[in-house]
Amino acid sequence: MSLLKKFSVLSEEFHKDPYKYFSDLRQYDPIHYEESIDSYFISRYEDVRYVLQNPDIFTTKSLAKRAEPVMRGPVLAQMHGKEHTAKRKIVVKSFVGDALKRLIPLIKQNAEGLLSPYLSKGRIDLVNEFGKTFAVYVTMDMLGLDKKDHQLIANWHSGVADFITSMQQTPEARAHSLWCSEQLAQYLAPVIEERRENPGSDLISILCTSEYEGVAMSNTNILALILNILLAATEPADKTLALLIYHLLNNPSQMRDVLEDRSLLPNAIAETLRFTPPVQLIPRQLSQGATIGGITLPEGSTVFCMIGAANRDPAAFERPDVFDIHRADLHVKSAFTGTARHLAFGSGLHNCVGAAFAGAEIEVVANIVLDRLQNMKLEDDFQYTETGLYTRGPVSLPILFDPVN
Ligand code: 2IO
Repeated sequence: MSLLKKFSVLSEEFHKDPYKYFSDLRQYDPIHYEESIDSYFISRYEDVRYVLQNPDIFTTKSLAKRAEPVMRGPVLAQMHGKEHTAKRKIVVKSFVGDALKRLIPLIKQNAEGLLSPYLSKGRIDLVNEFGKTFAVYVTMDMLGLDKKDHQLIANWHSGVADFITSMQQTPEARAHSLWCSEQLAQYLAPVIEERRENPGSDLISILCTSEYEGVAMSNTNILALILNILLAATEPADKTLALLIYHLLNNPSQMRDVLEDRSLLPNAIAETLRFTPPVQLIPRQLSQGATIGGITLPEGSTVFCMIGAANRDPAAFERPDVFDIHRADLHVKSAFTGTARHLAFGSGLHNCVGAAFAGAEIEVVANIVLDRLQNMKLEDDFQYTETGLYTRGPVSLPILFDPVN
């Protein structure tokens, strides 16, 4: 099958199963131009890596349009130079070492608490009855927000995420996203004031009490970083968990291996991130004319790195379309760091600040799911579907297991 001239990554068929098209894209159209949005889609591993590793040429400037209207200020990914280094350092401190250790019991409590009402039922939708709420709970704990408001935060978060992860938004959807962002700003303004006065150990307090160039950050800058963290910590989490469990259910011998030896769980998570990265696209904007994979693009061009396609490139991974937690080229030791071989956390200067946290969070919650839900299987007549071009994950994952009282 060769690609038709009219092929579009914005088409229904591509959205239904993008993985079906990645091989042709890499082979015949590695710098795919999408006319309706005047953007290039980069699918080869080597090209994607090159783009991500050269932030001076391939800048994050496009985020001023894609993110700033709903983040209400600059996110970490948009910053550069010493501001980026300093503020990234402030944020990363909450995601590693002792701060991360303190979060582990909270992650456990959230997972156990949300699972317990379902244990006697023998059935749970791991996305809609568990994962989505779990992801919001953990982020709210990290930020030190009151979880009684989780439904409000979840709804506003989803409006904001829709803005950032849409390829084309209707005017109505755009207005709704901006309204959600406004609600979050109003909700968080008094919290920021209060944490400046009475700081605790939560991430909002850390942002409120940290200084950049000798002065405290402005309310706008703090708010943007809170919204940045809310989005980045919440949006990919339920997707990664559901994808991990789905792949293990589809590969019973690998499920057995993990159940028998839980030290293999990081391998399974890393392989899930390679095989089906929850963040599929990373946008960049050219500060000058540049050549990618032999094709020269003009200054100002917008490119999208296709993480899913790059992670399935046979030039980078053996038998890339096979899910294999034992693969020799998995490199699990670096899989949750900036030097990971898979590109699910990006690569280079702007690689995910939450990578170590994400790995730990998913390991903790997956261990609890595997402990509590015995003899898991997918519901009989279940039709598996994924949704999303930018962030992508299962629409639902109804699981049957042995009920307990
Ligand atoms: C807020 C897209 C879920 C980030 C983002 C525009 C910046 C940055 C990412 C990830 C995942 C989100 N980009 N996290 O791709 O913070």
